[in-house]
Amino acid sequence: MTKSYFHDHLAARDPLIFKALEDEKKRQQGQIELIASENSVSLASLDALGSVITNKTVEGYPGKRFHGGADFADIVEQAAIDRAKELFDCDFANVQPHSGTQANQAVFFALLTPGDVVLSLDLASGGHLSHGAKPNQSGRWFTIVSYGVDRETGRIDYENVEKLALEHKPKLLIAGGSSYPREIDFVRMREIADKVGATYLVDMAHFAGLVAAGVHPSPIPYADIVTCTTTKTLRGARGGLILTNREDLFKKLQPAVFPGVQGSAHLATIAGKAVCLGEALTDEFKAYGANVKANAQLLAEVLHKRGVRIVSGGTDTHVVLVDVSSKDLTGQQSQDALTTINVTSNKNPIPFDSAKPSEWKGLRLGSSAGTTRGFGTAEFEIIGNLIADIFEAQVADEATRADVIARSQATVAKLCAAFPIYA
Ligand code: DSN
Repeated sequence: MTKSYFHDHLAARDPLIFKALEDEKKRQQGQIELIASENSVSLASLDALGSVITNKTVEGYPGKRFHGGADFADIVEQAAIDRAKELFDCDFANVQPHSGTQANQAVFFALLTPGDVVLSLDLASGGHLSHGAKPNQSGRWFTIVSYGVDRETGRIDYENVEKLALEHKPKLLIAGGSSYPREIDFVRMREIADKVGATYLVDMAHFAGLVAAGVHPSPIPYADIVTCTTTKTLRGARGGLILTNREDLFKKLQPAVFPGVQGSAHLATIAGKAVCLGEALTDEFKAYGANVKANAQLLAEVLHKRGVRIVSGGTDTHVVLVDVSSKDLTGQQSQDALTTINVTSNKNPIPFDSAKPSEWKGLRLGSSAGTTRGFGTAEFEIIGNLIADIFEAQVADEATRADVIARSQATVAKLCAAFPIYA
């Protein structure tokens, strides 16, 4: 092996990839991130993610591996397990799922056989692809019955969930998703699951960090199984977790993850997960969670005052789901308009929306990344007004629009410079 293999950094060895990664860092530094599923990991997490443990192959679980040389891998994975259990106050944790979707896939694999009935929140009401969307394996192989939200309130219609459960007798009842901005009544869902003998899964991918910070109710005491990602409000390495208090289910979930739906563990990612779970156990993280929630509520309030309709009238989480048709825009148009001023967001369906992404009326915003950067309510008030300004500028004359864009870009640049990341 040439000496350079172990000595050259990326810049020297692969300039194309180095430049793309540097440009991505600059993009993140110079824009306001409002995609609700994104965040900025700590430098310590980045160290773990880029460490030599990526070289290590392990199958199985700590203490019971198929490959030798796993002593340090065991320390890393056991720390992630212990921290997840402590953070969420639960008895069992699997930290190997490569993503939230694979965590859910493992739950399906452990509990269901193809054709079984699953009752879950529909995508437009805030559900998730892996809960039974047609193009996902869950939607192809299982019989999916969807519940939605009340047309007036935008909140889950629990009467309807119960009616559907009694009618279809699901084997698995799922709560949680990707864009439902409100707290879920975990107790009510438990009662519904019990009435029909369903296993009750809560996917807390989006709000896990808020649960960890103690600013959102925990589903752990009520659900049979809880899945989440470590990426979003938990602001850590990109991956999934499975948590439960039920030993009988855990015994099925362990082989469902490996060798059921995954191969060897991604140890660098697991090290990254361990780091973020450790960070989430601190008082600093509790303050972070409270700020995420306060910032999202402030953002929703500002937009509402500026005449933008907020789905469900507000938020209990980091997610603010906006009906941009209230400003005569589609989700795509509003996302593109924000991109011009270096604010990043994503178009999203809203309840009862069209199935065609090009016609979606929604824009999903989130406060978790901005809050990590240090933005408080004063900054989110500015951001809310920037968003409303740019929406209104879309229907203004060209000169006015150009003026709003130039002023907004300058404000975004100033905010980013005042709250630097990875400086
Ligand atoms: N579920 C997708 C989202 O919420 O954006 C990815 O995690």
